[in-house]
Amino acid sequence: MKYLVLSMMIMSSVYALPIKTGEHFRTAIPGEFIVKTAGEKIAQNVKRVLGKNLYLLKDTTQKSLAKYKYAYPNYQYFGDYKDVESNRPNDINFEKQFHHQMVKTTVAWNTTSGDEKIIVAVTDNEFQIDHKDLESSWWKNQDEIANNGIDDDGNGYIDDVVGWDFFNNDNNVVDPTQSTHGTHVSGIIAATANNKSGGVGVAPGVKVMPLKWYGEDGSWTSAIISETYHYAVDNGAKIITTSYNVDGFVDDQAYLAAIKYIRSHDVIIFNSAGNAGQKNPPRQKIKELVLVCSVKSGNEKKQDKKSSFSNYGTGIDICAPGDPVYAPIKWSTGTQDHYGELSGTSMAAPVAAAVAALIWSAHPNFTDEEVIQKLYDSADNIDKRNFWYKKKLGAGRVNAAKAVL
Ligand SMILES: [Ca+2]
Ligand SMILES: [Ca+2]
Ligand SMILES: [Ca+2]
Repeated sequence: MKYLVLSMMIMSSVYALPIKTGEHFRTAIPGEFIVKTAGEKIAQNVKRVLGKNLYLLKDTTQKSLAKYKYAYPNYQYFGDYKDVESNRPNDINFEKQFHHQMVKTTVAWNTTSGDEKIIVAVTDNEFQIDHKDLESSWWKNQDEIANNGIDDDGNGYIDDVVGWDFFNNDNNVVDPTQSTHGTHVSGIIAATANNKSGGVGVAPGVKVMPLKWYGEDGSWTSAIISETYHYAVDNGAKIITTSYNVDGFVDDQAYLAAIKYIRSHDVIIFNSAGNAGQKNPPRQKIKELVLVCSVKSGNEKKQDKKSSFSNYGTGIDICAPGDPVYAPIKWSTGTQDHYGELSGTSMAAPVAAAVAALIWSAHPNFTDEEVIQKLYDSADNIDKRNFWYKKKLGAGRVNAAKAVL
């Protein structure tokens, strides 16, 4: 398992849901204005009388307002507290997913919880396709007919309806022999909301393209990596997230060419920063990658502190909660809804990738560069909690609520 991330720890502690107040987001209600008159009565377009000479108007245009003493837009405000109440999905273990409160997903979901047209490719070791919280989250190749032995869409892959196994060169991405990793990463991105099961993805509306590339023998090749990335781009992924150690690839020309292929097709690639607790590891030289550092998420007093295992340095781009994250895990027998906590930059990378997917869902006309810039600009500064790591944690910790505005 040389290249698999180093540490993934199953955690068991349960913490109370932290509800924070004080930060608000607003949106102007179309056509509604609060107007004050000099005493004249208004008959038309009154939605409600608010007081003496004070009216709430509906179906009104800005132009018609000049005659009043004043006229102001009617904003709808969303605060954290109200939002956690109103947007809390019914998934039974939502409170175990500390990262939702940290990155304010429930507020972001007022704008979007993800567009199914935004496809996020996950390159990993196994995918529990029939996991209850993921079975409707996968990207499906609509142009391919299942199990007819024919490459219907002519993309070079026979019966590739739900991803591909590039190690074994077949269409089965399920692998009972591997430790759970790809299922968890996929669930962090897009686990189903409001199905009364487990938790919820950061962007439950988007689709995950499951690409298995890590071999049962613990090896993989430049060819497999190159092929996997080309498949993702050529079959419609907008975002790719890789939670593997790529330090050994910095002089691998096939890998570097594949990364350049990704970026030249306006596709964004995220990669975990790595779990060696190391400053400026080799992968930070690869400028095309959005490298994601992990911050603590479980204990409220320690939230946003760099995870001790996380690499850091001047090449880090962004941080996300990854220590721990509760999400779906592979199941072997019996029930289809296994979940658990794992910790690692492997978990932080998909949180950041999913926030980028939310940005793209909210702003479908953005270029890849604009999505990346928005991700950085909307991040929260976490320097105060990381005195020794100033300027070594990228743009800060992702904030989904600000990112989608
Ligand atoms: Ca095909
Ligand atoms: Ca077929
Ligand atoms: Ca769920």
